[in-house]
Amino acid sequence: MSPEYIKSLSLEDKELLCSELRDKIIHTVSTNGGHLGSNLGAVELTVALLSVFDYTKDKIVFDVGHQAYSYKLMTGRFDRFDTLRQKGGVSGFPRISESPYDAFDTGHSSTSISAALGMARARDLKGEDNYVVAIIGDGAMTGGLSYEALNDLGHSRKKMLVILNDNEMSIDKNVGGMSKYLKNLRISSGYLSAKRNTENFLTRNLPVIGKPIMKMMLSVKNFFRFAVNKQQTSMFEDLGLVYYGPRDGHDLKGLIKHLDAVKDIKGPVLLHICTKKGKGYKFAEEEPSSYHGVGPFDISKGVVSSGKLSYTTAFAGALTELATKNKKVLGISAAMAQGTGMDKFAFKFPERFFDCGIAEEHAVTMAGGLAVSGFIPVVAIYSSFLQRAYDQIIHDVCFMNLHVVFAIDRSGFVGNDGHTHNGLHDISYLNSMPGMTVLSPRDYSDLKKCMDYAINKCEGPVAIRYPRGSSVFEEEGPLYTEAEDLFKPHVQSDLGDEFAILSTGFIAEQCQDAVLKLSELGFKGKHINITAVKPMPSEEIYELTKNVRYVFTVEEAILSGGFGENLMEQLKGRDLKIIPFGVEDQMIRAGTYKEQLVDSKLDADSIVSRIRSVL
Ligand SMILES: Cc1ncc(C[n+]2csc(CCOP(=O)(O)OP(=O)(O)O)c2C)c(N)n1
Repeated sequence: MSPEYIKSLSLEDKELLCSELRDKIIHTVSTNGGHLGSNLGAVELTVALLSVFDYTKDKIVFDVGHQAYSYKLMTGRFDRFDTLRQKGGVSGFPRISESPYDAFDTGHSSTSISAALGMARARDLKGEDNYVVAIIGDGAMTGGLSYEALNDLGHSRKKMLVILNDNEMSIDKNVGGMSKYLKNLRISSGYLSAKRNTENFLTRNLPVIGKPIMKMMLSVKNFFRFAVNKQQTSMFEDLGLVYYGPRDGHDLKGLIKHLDAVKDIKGPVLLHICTKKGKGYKFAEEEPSSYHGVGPFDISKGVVSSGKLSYTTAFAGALTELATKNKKVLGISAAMAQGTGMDKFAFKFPERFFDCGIAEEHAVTMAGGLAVSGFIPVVAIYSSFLQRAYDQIIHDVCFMNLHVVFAIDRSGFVGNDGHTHNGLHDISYLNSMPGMTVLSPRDYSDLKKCMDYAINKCEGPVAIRYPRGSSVFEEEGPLYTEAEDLFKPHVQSDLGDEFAILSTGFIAEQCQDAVLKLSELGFKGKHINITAVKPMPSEEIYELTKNVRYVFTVEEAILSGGFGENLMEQLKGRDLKIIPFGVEDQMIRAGTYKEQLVDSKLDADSIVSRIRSVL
């Protein structure tokens, strides 16, 4: 749809467009899976934005990016939308490589205001005149980065619009003081309704002259604020932005009018709108947390949980069991209680659980504070989001050798969310941290054993990485036997001395398959699984492999600084040929988990052919 076409539509047609977009989103997500609730809540906002701004020139910057489906549908991707989140298809997030109209790549939270301010500064340096709009949710506003950006933006006085899309939800119910503050803004009528009445009066009674007067009043923030109400100011105004709102984010006509009114204000403006997550699909409106991100489902029945055991539920079960016995154990989540399984812990021990909001840095440093005070905090964060807290783990935990347990969910490939959500860097960055123990369990019982070690035996920082989804070993019976020591190599198959595959963690599944397939082809080797990535049992590994021709290390993580490279370093000078397999210096984009393994040549068949070609 061209910008001109969108602008030429009547209000009725635009309303019809909203329902067409909703239908398309619901049908596509019900087939492909995806982010439903946030997208349904942002339909009117997107139609209003594209009615007022020109997406071919202006920069529309989404936060997290999990609400950009309508935008994608209206900016040239309608025909391909049934490929959403599939390999080679339309990404579930804005991607500058996918469309010139996607302003910035997203996936992680709270980046939009910073990125948009960069664009506004660049625009002014280049002498251009496009608009820059950042759209941020109230959940993303719990992330520290958004405050750093607001602080800079208010001071910069750059012309830029921030739209705060407030649905009172993060993935779960939003938490923290900011969320309370926004609630107060929503209900404090004096200042806001006074503003609204003035505006209504001006635009209704003086349609021609009223609009510029309104703009002038909004741009002279202090004058307006004190003229209308001396007591109430919003924190955004104190930071240097013009605050405008809250407005109904599903009132298309009103939204277009408000956007039109604020777009020419000279400095930074924040437009606060209220929306409903899941708007237009009954099940999603009723249970917004469950419909934030979903797999394929039947539209008439809604999402039905598979009830299958997963690494996440295995972690939650182990944690709750261990915490029942050890009262020092506390649980911390960064706005992902349900996703990490921490909700089970929170349900059982509400006073021992803390949800910090989308604030991974704060969560880690706060865990340091709890640990230095004698508690054992378990911080459950997805691997890719924990990247945010790199410095906090080193500076606020490792340097003091504090006993903090990092439960790192979604390690390795995550499938259709794509490269921004893959957890491929954890081994590498944790390996370099002083005093950090790094464990990579291969199945549920191994994970449980790691949890017991981390909570009851370890005295310093310890990280346990485990993947999304379920273990195949569940059906086939765990590989782990009670007698095994976590810090010793675990021989899974010993069929000969031609080669040895050394796997770490859950990629053991592919390696076990590969060693059996190679044996059928006449290549007899071993498969040894290593849970302890750091400290690594390198001497024991050497003893087990010194007679084999080649050692292949396999990890579902980037090669650089990883398990294989570390082993090579530790066994440097020994007569052992080590060939590391892992993810090269590349981004593994969206696809199924299996496709991502194939793309990085880490599936069993690729491992077989790579080993065959070496042998
Ligand atoms: C750094 C980081 N931590 C956690 C997440 C997981 N996450 C994705 S969306 C989301 C909630 C966002 O809430 P909000 O900004 O209000 O948007 P809404 O979905 O309500 O529209 C969270 C916690 C993330 N994307 N990035």
